Amino acid sequence: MSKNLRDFIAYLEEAAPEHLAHVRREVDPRFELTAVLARLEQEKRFPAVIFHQVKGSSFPVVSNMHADVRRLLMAVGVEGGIPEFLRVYGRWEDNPIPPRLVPSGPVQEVVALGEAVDCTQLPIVTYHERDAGPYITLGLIIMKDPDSGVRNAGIYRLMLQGRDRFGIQISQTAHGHYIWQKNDRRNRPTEVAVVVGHHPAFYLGCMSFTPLEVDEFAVAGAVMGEPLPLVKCRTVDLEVPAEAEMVLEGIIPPGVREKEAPFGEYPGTYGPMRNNPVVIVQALTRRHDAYYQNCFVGHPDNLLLTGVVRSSMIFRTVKIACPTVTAVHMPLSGRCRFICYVAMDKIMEGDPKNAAMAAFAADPFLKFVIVVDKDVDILDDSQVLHAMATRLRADTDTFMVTHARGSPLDPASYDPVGGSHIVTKMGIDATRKANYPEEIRVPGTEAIVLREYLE
Ligand SMILES: Cc1cc2nc3c(=O)[nH]c(=O)nc-3n(C[C@H](O)[C@H](O)[C@H](O)COP(=O)(O)O)c2cc1C
Ligand SMILES: [Mn+2]
Repeated sequence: MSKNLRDFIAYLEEAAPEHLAHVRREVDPRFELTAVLARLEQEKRFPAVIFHQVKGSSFPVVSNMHADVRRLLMAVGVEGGIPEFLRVYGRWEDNPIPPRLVPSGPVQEVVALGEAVDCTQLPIVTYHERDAGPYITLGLIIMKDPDSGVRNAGIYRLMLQGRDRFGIQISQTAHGHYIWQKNDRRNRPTEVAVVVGHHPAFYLGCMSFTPLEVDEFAVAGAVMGEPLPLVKCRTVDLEVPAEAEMVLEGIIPPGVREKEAPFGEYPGTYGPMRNNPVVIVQALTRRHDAYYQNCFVGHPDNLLLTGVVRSSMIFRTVKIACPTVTAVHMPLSGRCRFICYVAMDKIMEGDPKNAAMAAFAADPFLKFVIVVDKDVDILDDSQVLHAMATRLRADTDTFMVTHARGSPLDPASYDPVGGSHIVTKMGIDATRKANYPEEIRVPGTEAIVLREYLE
């Protein structure tokens, strides 16, 4: 059988029970569920959590699945840590495995059509104090390009507005936006399928920074190590993973815009209200004992899922510009979006700045690229700060690009309330320069066996 969410949960239960927590007492989907997750985060604990009883719904909620890098590595079978993950992920992106169509699958064990669809029965969570309503946050939305027929997949938040209706926010930078716009301008509906609940390897593959022509499901297949089995949807001309927990089928009608958000977003601030399109749901298919899965947006569950994947593409681009780059890392302290650390084996002055420029070209959301020598452990923020403190001349070793395109959710953009994309970027060369004084070290440290000295 192919990989799915419930098998991964069973695997954690068996092999890594510290990665799984169960909440059996009833929780309110409005703030109480996320308060439990936020409290765990305050205590620096990041298990996946299954909430078995959520008020007003009969479905259990799986949350926080992607909040710990070690769990993500477990899910894709990588043992060496983040640098090894990036190397392997790059190979998966280069060798996609196309999905395969199967006649039936558990995701359609139960089918509700038309009037029988009631999304208010789902345990859709309200996350943060000023959110405009309950949101589906781990719905992977499938569409097809009306001209090429190529499939696209991306996660876009969905605000519950009624039994069969959601507001949707598709960033202008997402492929999904181009596809929806093509249809909207021709006054045609866009068919969508929303996939909820799957193995972490599936989401990690689908989040790949592919060109528009590449099917994310083929990258997911490579990450999962097997062709992704798909079934045909019941009411739209799309295919969805046979092993998912549930799927909403529907359309984005042309020309319709409604108020959507505020919503607590990944930078840790609210995204502003906008006039956005809506999704009308016409079918809900699911496993008979389906889990509902969500993502704790604005927290590591959300940040890591896209962060580790974005680094893969940055690493690739930066290595083309500067072959001596040894590693890149998007630290959680930079929301896995705004800051990138680059380590390099510098042979030539100037190269660190070129590496920083390449990173900016690769990922528009980046604001600070900090380049260090290869002996600096870029998984450790304090080592990078140490390099900046001791090796950086701010006047000559930095450069700025003002009024460049960044994230529309950047709280430090020139117009955060208006959702401006316009930000300033800074490249920082914190490598050692000529005549750098010799660094202190104690001879013989490595040879010391402490138990021969300590009582
Ligand atoms: C939990 C989570 C929530 C996200 N929410 C949104 C969203 O509401 N709108 C959006 O445009 N992108 C969102 N993203 C980012 C996109 O899913 C991501 O950029 C994706 O690669 C876009 O795919 P596309 O370019 O093929 O459309 C989210 C990502 C994650 C992991
Ligand atoms: Mn895409």
